[in-house]
Amino acid sequence: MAVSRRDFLKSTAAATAAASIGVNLLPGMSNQVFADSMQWHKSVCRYCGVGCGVMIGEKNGNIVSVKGDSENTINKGHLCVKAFYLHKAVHAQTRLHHAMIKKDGEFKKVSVEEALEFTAKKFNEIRKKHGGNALAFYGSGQAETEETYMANKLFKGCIGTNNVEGNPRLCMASAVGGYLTSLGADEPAGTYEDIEQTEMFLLIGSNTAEAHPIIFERIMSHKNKNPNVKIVIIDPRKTPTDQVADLHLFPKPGFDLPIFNAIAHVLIKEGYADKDFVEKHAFIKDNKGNAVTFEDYKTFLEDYTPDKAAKISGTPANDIIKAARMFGKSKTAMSMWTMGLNQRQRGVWANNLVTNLHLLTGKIGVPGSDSFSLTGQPNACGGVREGGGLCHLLPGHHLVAKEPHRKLAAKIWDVPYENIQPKPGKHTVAMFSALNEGQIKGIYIMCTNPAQSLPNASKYWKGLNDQFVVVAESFFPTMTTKYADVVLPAAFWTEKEGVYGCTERRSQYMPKVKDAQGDAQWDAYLLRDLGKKMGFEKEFTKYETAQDMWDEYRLFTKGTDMDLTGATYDRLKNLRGLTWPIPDENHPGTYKRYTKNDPVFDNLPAEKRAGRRMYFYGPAASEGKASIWMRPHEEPAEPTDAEFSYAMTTGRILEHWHTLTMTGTSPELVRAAPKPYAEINPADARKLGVANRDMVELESRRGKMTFEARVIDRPAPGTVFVPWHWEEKPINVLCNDAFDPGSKEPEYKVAAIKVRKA
Ligand SMILES: Nc1nc2c(c(=O)[nH]1)N[C@H]1C(S)=C(S)[C@@H](COP(=O)(O)OP(=O)(O)OC[C@H]3O[C@@H](n4cnc5c(=O)[nH]c(N)nc54)[C@H](O)[C@@H]3O)O[C@H]1N2
Ligand SMILES: Nc1nc2c(c(=O)[nH]1)N[C@H]1C(S)=C(S)[C@@H](COP(=O)(O)OP(=O)(O)OC[C@H]3O[C@@H](n4cnc5c(=O)[nH]c(N)nc54)[C@H](O)[C@@H]3O)O[C@H]1N2
Ligand code: SF4
Ligand SMILES: [Mo]
Repeated sequence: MAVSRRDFLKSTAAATAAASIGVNLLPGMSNQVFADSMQWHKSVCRYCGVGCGVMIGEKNGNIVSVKGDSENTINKGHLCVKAFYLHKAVHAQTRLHHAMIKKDGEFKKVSVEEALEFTAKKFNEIRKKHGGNALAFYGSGQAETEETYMANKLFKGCIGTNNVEGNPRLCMASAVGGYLTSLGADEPAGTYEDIEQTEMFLLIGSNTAEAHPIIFERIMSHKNKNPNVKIVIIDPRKTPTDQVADLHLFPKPGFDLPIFNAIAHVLIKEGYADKDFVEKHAFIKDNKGNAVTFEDYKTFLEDYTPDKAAKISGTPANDIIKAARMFGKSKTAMSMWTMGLNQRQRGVWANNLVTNLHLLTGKIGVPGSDSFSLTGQPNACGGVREGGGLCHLLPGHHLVAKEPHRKLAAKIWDVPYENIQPKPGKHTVAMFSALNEGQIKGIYIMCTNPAQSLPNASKYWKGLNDQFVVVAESFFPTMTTKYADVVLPAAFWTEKEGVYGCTERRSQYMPKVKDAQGDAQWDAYLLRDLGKKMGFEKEFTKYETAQDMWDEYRLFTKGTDMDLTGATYDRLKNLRGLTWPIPDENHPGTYKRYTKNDPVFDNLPAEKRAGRRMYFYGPAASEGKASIWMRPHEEPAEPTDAEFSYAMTTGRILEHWHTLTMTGTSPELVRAAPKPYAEINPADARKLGVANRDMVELESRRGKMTFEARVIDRPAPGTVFVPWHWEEKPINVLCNDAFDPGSKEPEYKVAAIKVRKA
């Protein structure tokens, strides 16, 4: 068989190996060499929201290697350590190869067909007896857009329930709420391109070095080349991100809101506000949303002097002033934040207060300036925020509450209009509470492990235990599969094609490069076939390929602020992604929204744009204006007190991903971070009489657990940090499930605890 030149070029590994021993391979020279050679396939990293491009090294249907894609603009060939070991997860012993149904407390192996039929029967029984709202879907920011799309159609369009949620509620909901209320539409105005053009970074509640390593690398290399670039961190904990910091503000967990107001106070007082920009581009709003004057805002901020903010937050006033001056003096500034800001009872307010600083100084809509939320999961933006995988949304930034949006969905999905409920379904915490209380009687869980990841976790095990639970998983066992009545084996990354959309509004295509293992099937097909078996044959027969789903999904986005019309599979297969809006197939994608060269902005009537450099055209903005919000200080739901005197915060470490089902399969990563621990400041350790590696007992109002103490100058005194990755110490049992009244995102970042030597 002749080998085409393309195949020849693709077999880089063989070519390189041959070159190194001086053999000059020519097309057709040796079939054997090609049969054994590795093929590289362009794809996207499975892990975080940075969205790095990877090359998957595949040999005879096995994934043998992963390397960075040097042509990808995000990471230019670089990868972080988790990604390098992704191939081990693909071939892990713990991969789930077959379906199972629990009978008399024991899992019995069955065919996928039988498992789906059983599920369809049970779901239909529940639906008939208790109505569609007794069913629910709980998905993931790690699922592909096509997968979430199928779930949305099945549950919202066919079954007729808006009980469709996903783990981005635990993660990005406050950022969504922040963008909607501040800028009028979800997702950032800028892209990663701003990193290399900025004079200042404000990193808030983001351990960028460990959680978004490639972004951190870009920040670091920009700073190395431009030592005058300033980096300010606001975080109750020192992290490896501090390597590059000029200044670090340490608020008590949950007490940083006044710092942002105090920064605004200083910016105005010292003449850094851009009043002209504010006048043309923003409303100033009181906490209820009424428009007020700039003078009112100034008066409000009088109450937030650096001294007062210092008293509340525990951060020295001088540091707050220094941070404000750096922000004011820099011609451009980029704020980046993650869970330290979002996972809070006032996560939306916190987001508003950060974006305020940009609106107040006009540091937005120009290269190097943006209020830029970092996304956690690889497709939280693409699949769930854009794809509409939450209980109030429909695909393409549409809302269940809006009649024209429901009509559009009914038309595209070819389902009766009345099927789509106008009332939002239950948000995540409410969904799992309803499972506890028996209002929800059947749930389909896909690509997430809520038994471990929910806050106050043990409270929600009851509902998982009592109700009919279906879990689609690629690995087994997990904490959630324990509670499953049916387990469906899901094809994993590399075994399915689809699209991931990352932080910077970029949609990227991932190819299928090998067959799924055992009986495993693509999640989107499992959902489609479940739909057919539930009686929605007509509604689901048309989806034969991933492209069928993607093409239909794009119809939802046509003419919206997140237009994906130009993002065809054909283009995505060849390009390293496209950033929306992309209104047609010749459009190159949009770097900055709301300003010149954004196609939506450029198409506005001239009178709207007149005299303005930005127009906030999002559906939640009026008159094209953004909003500066007067948000007061509010304490976290559970401040420390005399009895529970330490603030516990939880988060991540470099080597591991969430519940360890994937990174736990790589001996290299496990060796680097083998077991659970709690970080305690040396001053606290002395007080408690605890030495490094002693066992300590942590007790919150919800439970207690012992951990090995890591005595280290990372958390500020009074704060204890616990990484939440390990199933054997499910720290989430201790976390608070209080949530933001606006975004419904839980306050993982603050719980009051007692600490004692065990
Ligand atoms: N290695 C690795 N990377 C990941 C992930 C992973 O599991 N492992 N997960 C991905 C996902 S889904 C997400 S959401 C992101 C999360 O990324 P990050 O949010 O950066 O990570 P976390 O460790 O959860 O929390 C970040 C910081 O918030 C700080 N913090 C706590 N309370 C407060 C507060 O009150 N105010 C302020 N200002 N800061 C506070 C903590 O001290 C911590 O350093 O990471 C993504 N990347
Ligand atoms: N204490 C504490 N808890 C937290 C947080 C915190 O900061 N502190 N952060 C919260 C945040 S930000 C997030 S995003 C959540 C994440 O919480 P989870 O989503 O529950 O955590 P993961 O371990 O990522 O779960 C993904 C699951 O999907 C499975 N899987 C992988 N690939 C596939 C696939 O292709 N198909 C299917 N069907 N399954 C697959 C994996 O094996 C794994 O079990 O946790 C939240 N929980
Ligand atoms: S930074 Fe995120 S996307 Fe990039 S290689 Fe690491 S885990 Fe993957
Ligand atoms: Mo997340």
